[in-house]
Amino acid sequence: MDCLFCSIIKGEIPSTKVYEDDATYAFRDIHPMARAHVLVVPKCHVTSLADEVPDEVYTACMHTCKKVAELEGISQSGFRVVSNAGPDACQSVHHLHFHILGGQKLSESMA
Ligand code: DGP
Repeated sequence: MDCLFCSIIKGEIPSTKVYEDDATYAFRDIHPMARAHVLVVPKCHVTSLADEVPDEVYTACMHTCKKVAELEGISQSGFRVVSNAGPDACQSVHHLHFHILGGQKLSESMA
């Protein structure tokens, strides 16, 4: 299966790592939409939140989102977690991912 984020996780495509553990990988978004913009992905392939997401995968991702916010120094200033699922959300990479956005005042609109 050809999946961009699976290739990034395997190191076949370079990325700027922010954090990694057994279940998740976090790296800088190639097109940052905020001063801090990190993607958190599970190492196993899951398409989106609309897919069957095992509880332990979901929990691991949420822990890593929190960890990334701490590492980026945006825990207290505030951050947003966004996961696009499906065409109406304009999901462009079909491997579950969470955008961690912060480091500046974000817009009040949806994302
Ligand atoms: P989404 O639209 O929610 O599917 O977001 C996919 C994000 O992935 C988008 O913000 C850009 C990012 N992205 C796409 N290709 C690459 C890549 O090769 N490297 C990195 N670091 N990010 C990528």
